[in-house]
Formats: sequence, structure tokens, C-alpha cells
Amino acid sequence: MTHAYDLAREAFAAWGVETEAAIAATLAVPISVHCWQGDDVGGFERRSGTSGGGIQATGNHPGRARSPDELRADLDFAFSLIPGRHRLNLHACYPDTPEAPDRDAIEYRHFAPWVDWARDRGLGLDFNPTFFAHAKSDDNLTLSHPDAAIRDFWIEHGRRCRGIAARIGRELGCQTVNNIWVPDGSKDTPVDRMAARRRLEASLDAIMADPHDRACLLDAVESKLFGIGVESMTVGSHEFYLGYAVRRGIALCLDMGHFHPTESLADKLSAVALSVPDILLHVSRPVRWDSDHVILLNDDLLALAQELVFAGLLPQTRIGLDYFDATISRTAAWVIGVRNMQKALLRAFLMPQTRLKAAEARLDLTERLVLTEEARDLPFGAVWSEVCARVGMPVGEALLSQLAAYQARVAVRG
Ligand code: RNT
Ligand code: ZN
Repeated sequence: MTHAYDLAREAFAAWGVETEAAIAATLAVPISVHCWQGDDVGGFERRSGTSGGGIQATGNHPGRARSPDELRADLDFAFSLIPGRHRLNLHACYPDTPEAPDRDAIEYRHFAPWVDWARDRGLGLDFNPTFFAHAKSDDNLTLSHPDAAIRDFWIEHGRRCRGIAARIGRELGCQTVNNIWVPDGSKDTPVDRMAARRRLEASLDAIMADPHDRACLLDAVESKLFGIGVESMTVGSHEFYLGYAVRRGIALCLDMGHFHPTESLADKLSAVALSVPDILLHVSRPVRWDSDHVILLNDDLLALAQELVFAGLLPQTRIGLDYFDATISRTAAWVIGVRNMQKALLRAFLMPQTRLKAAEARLDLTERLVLTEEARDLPFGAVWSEVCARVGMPVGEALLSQLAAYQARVAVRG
């Protein structure tokens, strides 16, 4: 134990906070690490796909993973710098197979190498159907497409993904989240929103019709506000999916980048938690038109983590990350983002929650404000350094040099 941590422990104890309990609680939270940061949402389908769907990774930094083996090596490196046990969030466009199955023909076996890899490392897996980057999604319409043949193609994809996710969960003995996000929307003002939303609902119902064991599969649906090419209307809006998740009793996925900039996800959590059984988070950072910048340890993230902890929402929440930056080291982007999520949770656990809530209950809003503002000066950094030191992981300059050394190795990929 370092001297700095000793002092920090005493400083927090004076506020009635036990650092050891906060450390243990933080390390108990699994983060689902998104595979798609490793290759700019490219995938490994061995088919000539078109990118699209209004999501876009920009940048050309060297080192993009070009195969499942490279992606797994990069993930192994990233996980070696992330304390705790976590999960990998896989997209259906990342099969590991010599064949080139189309989206309506994928099977569990195409993803089996990922499951073996995860099992070896004690990682959980989550899954996502891929409703973009495909000729049949070029109109930015999939499950709500007016053409029934195109809807049926995507319904089959969705059904198969649920089956694959359930099998993954069964194989690993650990519930797999299958999150549905579709790009469907309209560039210009539509005249029949209702028809589009009815079609999306009917398609989702068809996908959800197959029964699966909830212990293996947790269904989630993700809303969005707008995207490139779908500026005027998103079929799967927040209200649409909030209602759908409530009606179905499934998880609602809230992406931090999918709301108006002044809306706060931290504020939404307790509101939706009263109506949906489970919440999936896509922790992200919107900047201008983009909803997917690398997450920072900023006020939004701190507020989100504090709400999860203070409102007791962690048991019904799955935390996944969702961003992609191709202008920096992709492995560094993972490590920075996951560690920031963990730091935010640690800070939340280290806050004098009991005293804050008591002050608020007494309507002593002055004391609440004094507490929140004085707490900012507490030595959170010394506790995080201790977390890393105990598992032999670097911080600061040492972290920088390990990230740089790995990036130098993968840069030769071009
Ligand atoms: C898109 C959604 C979705 C994707 C991933 C790749 O706006 O956020 O979650 O980012 O499925
Ligand atoms: Zn998302």
C-alpha cells in the first residue's frame, strides 16, 4: 500500500466513506467493450459491403485490426491494462469463418471462435445484429422498409442474431445482451411516419417471436435522434422504443449520443427504470453531428456514474461503451474509455452519498452544495492508482509508454 493511498483512505474515512468498499464495488462492475472501436466498424464479412447507416468512423491512424486474430490480440492487450473482469460486445458483421455468409444466413458456428476465446479468458460476450453496411440497407431503411422482401431479409437476420446470442449465453453460462439498433429514418420530412413505425413494430414483433431463455438472452432496443442521411425523422425514436421496451418487458438501450445536447442521460435513468426491467447503456460522447467520440472523464460521465450508484441502478443496468475514433491509437481509445468509465464509478462510490442524501432530505440545500463542491478536492486519483498498483497495471507516464509501445507494433499493419 502506498503512502498516498494511506492518506487518501484517511481523508475519505473522515467523510464517512470506506475506500476498500468503493474499490471492491467498482471492480465488481463489468464493462462491455465494443469490438468495433478496433477496426473502425469495418467487420470481417469478406463481402464487399458499403459502409453507411449514418454512423461513420473518421481518421486513418495506422494499426486497424484486419482480421479476427488481430482484433483479439488488440483486445488482449487492452484488457491487460484494464482492472477487473469484463465483456466483449460483438457485432454480427464480425464473423470468424472462411465462408462469407450473408446476414440472413449467419449461424452460431460463424462466431464460435469468439466464444472459445472469451471462455478461455473468463470474459462475457454481448451481441448486436448489424442492420447497416449492406446493400439491403442502402436506403437507410431495414425493418421499416416499405418492401416486404427487404423487411423479411432483416427480420431473418434479427431472428438469427437472437438465436446466436442465446447460444453464446448458454455456452458461457452468462446472459448475453442482444441489442437492436436500426438506421431507419428519413432525410427529408416524411408524410407517413405512422406507417413506418407500424412496420418497425411489426418487424420487431416477428424477430421477438422465438422464445429464448432469459437467463441466456437479454433483448435490448436502442433509439436515436438523427444520423447522417436521416436528419428529419428516425423511425426508432426514443418514445418509440421506450414504449416498445415497456410493452415487451425488455431492456431499453440508452446511448449518451442519441439525445438533444441539453438532455441528460443521468436524469433519464431513474425515470425509465420505473417502467423497464433492464437498462443497457451505450456510453458515448456526442460532438456536433457525431454521437461517438471517445468518452472522457467529464461532467456527463461523472453524473451518469453517480446516478447509477446513488439510485441503486447497477443491478438492472448493463454498461456498454459505444464510440469509434480512427484518428488515434485504437487500443489506446479502448483503454482510455474503459478506465474512464471505471474511474467515474469509483468516484461515485467514493462520494459521501449518505450525507448528501440526508442533507437533501432535510432540504439543507446549502450543505448539499458545500458537500458536492468540497468533495471535488478529495484524493480520488490516489485510490485509482492503488487499484491499478494492486493488479500490476500502470498509470500516467507508464501507461502512456505501454500504449505507445503497442501502437508502434501494430502501426506496421498500415
Ligand atoms: C448507432 C448506434 C449503434 C452503433 C453500433 C455500432 O448510432 O449507436 O449502437 O454505434 O451498433
Ligand atoms: Zn449506440
